Order: sequence, then C-alpha cells, then structure tokens
Amino acid sequence: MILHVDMDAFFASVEQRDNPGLKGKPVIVSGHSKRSVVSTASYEARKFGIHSAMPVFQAKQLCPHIIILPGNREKYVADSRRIMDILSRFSPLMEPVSIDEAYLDVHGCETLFGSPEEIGLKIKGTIFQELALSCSIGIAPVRFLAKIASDMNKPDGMTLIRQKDMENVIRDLPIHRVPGVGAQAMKQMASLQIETLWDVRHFDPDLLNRKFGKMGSRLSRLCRGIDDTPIEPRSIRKSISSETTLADDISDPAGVKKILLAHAHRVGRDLRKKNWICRHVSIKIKFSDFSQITRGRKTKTWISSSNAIFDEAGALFDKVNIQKKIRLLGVGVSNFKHKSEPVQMNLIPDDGEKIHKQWESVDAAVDSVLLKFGSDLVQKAVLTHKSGGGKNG
Ligand code: TTP
Ligand code: MG
Repeated sequence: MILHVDMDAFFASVEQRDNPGLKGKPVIVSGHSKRSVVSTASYEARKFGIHSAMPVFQAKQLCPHIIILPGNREKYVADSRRIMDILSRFSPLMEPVSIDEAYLDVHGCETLFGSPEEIGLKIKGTIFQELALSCSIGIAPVRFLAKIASDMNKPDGMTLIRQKDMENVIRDLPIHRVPGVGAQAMKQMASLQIETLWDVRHFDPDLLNRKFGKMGSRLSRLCRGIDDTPIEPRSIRKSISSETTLADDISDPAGVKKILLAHAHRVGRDLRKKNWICRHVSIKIKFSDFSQITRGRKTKTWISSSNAIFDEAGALFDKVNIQKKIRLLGVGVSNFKHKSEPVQMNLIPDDGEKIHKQWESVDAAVDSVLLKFGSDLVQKAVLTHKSGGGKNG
C-alpha cells in the first residue's frame, strides 16, 4: 500500500499555531505587492470562497476582514524538514514531493508498525504531537489513487481506497483531478467526450499515445488501475555523530571511555529515533597539539543499541596508541538501514549479540522516558559519577 501525506493549509496552519490569536480566523499567507496572489488560505478563509492562486484584492472583496500575513518561508522549510523526518521513521521508501506532501511505500512495514491504516493514524498522531499541525492521508494500492484519496477528506482526514473499490473510484473520477492533466489536455479530452478517468478505457492506447504522447499512455494505464511509478526515496543522511571539545585535556583511558559512552548514547538515540540500524562505527580524536585521527570499522551485525555502539567505539579507542593528551572526542555511526528492511541474521548469535539485543529493549524504555521528560532524566550510572570508569554502567 502507498500512503500520501499532505499537510492541511500548511503555511496558514503554521501561523495559526504560532499565534493563537489567529486560531479559528480567516487567514491568508501572501506576498505584499498589489498583484500578489494567495499562497495559502486557512480553512476558515476557504468558507468565503478564497483559495490558493487567487489575487489578494479578490480575497479582500470576498472577506473584508481577512487577515493577511506575509509568511516566513524559513519557518515553513524547517517544519517541513521535521515532518519529512517523522515520515521517514515509518518507511525507508519515503519520497517528499513538495514542501508539505510526501509518498510512503509501506510494504513490509506492517510487522513494525501495523496495518497501513494504523501507520496512517500513528503518522497523524506523531505529527500532531511533535508539531501541533494536522495533515490528511490517502491510502491506496497505487500511487496516483493515494494522492486522490488524501484530498477526499480534508482537513485532518484519512481515506482508504481498497483494491476492490478502485474501479468505482476510477469510474467517478473527473479527468481534471488526475495528477498531471492540465488545462490544455482537458480541452482536448472534452473534445473526445472524456469526462472521467473511466471514459479513457473506451480509447485505444495507441491512439491515446499518438494524441497525447506520454500522458496518453499513462492515462490508458491509470484508467485500468495500473500505476507503476515507484516511490523514490530521498537519499538518507550519510552519518550521525556527536563530539565535544573537552573542558580540560585528558589522557586517562577510563575518563575517555566515559565520554565515549555519553557520545555513543547520544548517537544511538538519534539513530533509534529515525528507526534506523547501522553497520559502521567510528571515533574521532583531536590531540592537544590539534593533530587529529579517526578510526572506524564495520560492525559484525546491524546494531542500534547505545551499548553496542559504545563497545565498538571503546574497542577502536583501545587500539590507538595514545601519546598526547586529548582535547576533543567524538563518536559517529554510518551505513544505515531502516529497521523494517530485512537483515541477514547470524544463525548462531554470540553472547555479545545476545546482550546487545537485551540492551535494545532497555534503550527503547529509556528513549521513551527521555522523549517524555527531557534529556537528562535517565542516564548511564557511570556517567553520573565524577570518577570511575567501568564498562556499560
Ligand atoms: P497545498 O498542499 O497545495 O495547499 P495547502 O497545504 O495550503 O492546503 P491543503 O489543505 O488543501 O493541502 O500547498 C502547500 C503549501 O505550498 C501551501 O500552504 C503554500 C504553498 N503554495 C504556494 O506557495 N503557492 C501555491 O500556488 C500553492 C498551491 C501552494
Ligand atoms: Mg497541503
């Protein structure tokens, strides 16, 4: 199943969230000049007939008390990044298509997050919890119908088109609602008496191809419910790391290990928040004379627990011949995979792997506490003492 997620009145909703005085009011975000057009209209403004791309003067005529905001693109881009980040937690196949919409292919994600509808509800819940914004979601067996579905119950809606309902939807779907069919194409369609997508079925695919080119061939597939456009994920981040310059240069291994543990913890948390697992760990050491080294290695298995990351970082450190004091320490992970993607398991896990598996559930519990109550409430016992070192406190 494919999910299409589209934020509701995106720019206007961000403004209403950040300025409670605007809640429930007709608001538009638009440019300043006389010739400006509406880029977003709040749902309250839409009741007056105001919509995107309408000239602002016309919006004022329809609703004289309309609130006009200049907008803040940087803020919307920052929120958009956070939204895409949330979506990528649910599937490795996530394709952002504009500032406020994205497709997700959720095949294979069921064991981790439940049915497509459950995934949709979780996405809505997470976006609301983390950004206080609502979105609408369409779920369908193919991409173009997922997009159509997300628009069916706006705002704050979720619509599922099942395989068995596809024909009915196609039968009723006005041709101009099909993504990619513009005004020019519509005129030609009208001359052929094509009103709904279903009507396209009456035409020979070769004829459609000759008349409309690529779009004609696409329509003759879409009208039969076939859409093989894949969801193409945006390339994922290449690495996650955490490093600090120390207040005082140090050289004792126990002190170094404590700092590596703290970094492993931070990196692990970021990794798990994205629902990723990794296959490579590295450390970075800068010495008091500002010379710098990095060491890294591929891990035996896919890992995500802070302890597994720390074990690798500690082992890398043990191999370094330390001759000077250290002024900066860092830990990084790379070579990612989404948790829902299949991994080759070792048939006979060794003790280390078994212990890491157990630590993963401890991490999950700690992560959820930290998410709720802030970042310093729970930490490794060894990090709460000034001296000492030990392993995996
Ligand atoms: P849309 O998703 O098309 O619209 P929307 O999010 O405002 O409302 P809806 O609930 O119907 O999805 O566009 C997303 C944002 O992109 C929108 O908030 C503002 C921006 N945008 C423009 O800047 N210019 C435009 O012409 C359109 C259509 C959108
Ligand atoms: Mg939108």
